[in-house]
Amino acid sequence: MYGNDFGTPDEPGRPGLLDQVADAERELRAAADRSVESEGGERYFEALVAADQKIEPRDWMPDGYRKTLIRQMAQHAHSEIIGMQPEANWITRAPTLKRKAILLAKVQDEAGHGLYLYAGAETLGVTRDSLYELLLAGKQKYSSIFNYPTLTWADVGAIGWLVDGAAIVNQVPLCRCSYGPYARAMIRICKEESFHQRQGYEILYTLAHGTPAQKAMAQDAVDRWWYPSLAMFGPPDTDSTHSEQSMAWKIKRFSNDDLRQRFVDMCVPQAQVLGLTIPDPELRWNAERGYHDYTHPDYGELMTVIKGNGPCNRQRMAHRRQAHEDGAWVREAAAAYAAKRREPVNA
Ligand code: FAQ
Repeated sequence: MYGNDFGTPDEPGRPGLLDQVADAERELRAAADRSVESEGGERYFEALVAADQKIEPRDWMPDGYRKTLIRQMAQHAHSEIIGMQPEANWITRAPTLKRKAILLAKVQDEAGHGLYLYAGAETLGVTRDSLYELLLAGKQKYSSIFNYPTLTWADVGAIGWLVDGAAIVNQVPLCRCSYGPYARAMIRICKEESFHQRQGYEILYTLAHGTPAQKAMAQDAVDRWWYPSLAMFGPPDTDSTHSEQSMAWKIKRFSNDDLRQRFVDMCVPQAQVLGLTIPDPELRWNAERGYHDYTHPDYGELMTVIKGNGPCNRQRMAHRRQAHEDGAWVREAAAAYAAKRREPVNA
């Protein structure tokens, strides 16, 4: 997934994340021709899931499956939309025109991801408006990570490297999710997230190889974003209420802790190439386990942030509400235009 302009953080001999996305895309196309035969209903649903084929909107599905997908896809979509705010904070202050153009494109991509996901959720029988209302009423969540402030330009790099990095580690397996529309949206999103991670990594690499003050700024950003990024994967498996059922339905393919471990193992060699230190004195390779040992994030803090009491929760929601109100005329104009186009044309 990385170019060759500096280092190559993907482990040699192991497929990179984008290779895994390409594999998932091939499987998705193959799964389009269903081989499982049945009349529909519960047994058909179970057979499709067991055969790693895709459930489509027209198929029978258990209520719980539908509800879980709506919850997760809505939370995911809201995260993409709220997630535009921390980085947008730096668009007017990007250090060069090129950096500004790249950041603008990245933030626009996040809006696009939100749209794919809202559209995917709509195939489950809910409207985008109703999901939006639930977000604005504080009844649906968005990712904890976006409640932390972006204090310096290096934070834009740290978000790209760590937050987008955590996002793709979590989302590459979702390309194999059992629900077709979600899996298809994730393939496109992961390809774009890979570029996002790359641009953040490149910002940090440039700073880390710049002046001592620039390197210190990069290190400070990594110090502040490391643990919140680990917390993005959710509570530990022992406290995760949904994992077991979601994994049985093949919505989630790996547990929160498995993905968190995968992320840590991915970041260690990348930090070495950057020349930056991961702020965890307990971080070390455990040859017996074949993984790095590491310090878990403060899950008490995660719960505080999830409940709305993180550093920026109120600011993020106030900004989102304002943007929603300010955008009302655009939605009205688009609806009026669509209605006009539906009117029969009089010859
Ligand atoms: N923040 O039982 P589990 C991005 C909630 S996109 C807030 O383990 P589950 C791109 C969870 O909802 C980032 N809430 O739950 C980008 C549940 O509450 P509920 C978003 C959290 O669903 C980059 C409760 O805790 N990605 O970054 C969090 O099985 C840069 C119990 O937890 C996705 O949404 C959290 N961190 O697993 C954009 C990926 N963790 O609903 C802009 C899809 C847990 O019962 C800039 N989602 N909760 O009230 C998932 O993979 C899963 O939903 C998990 C949570 C793994 C997040």
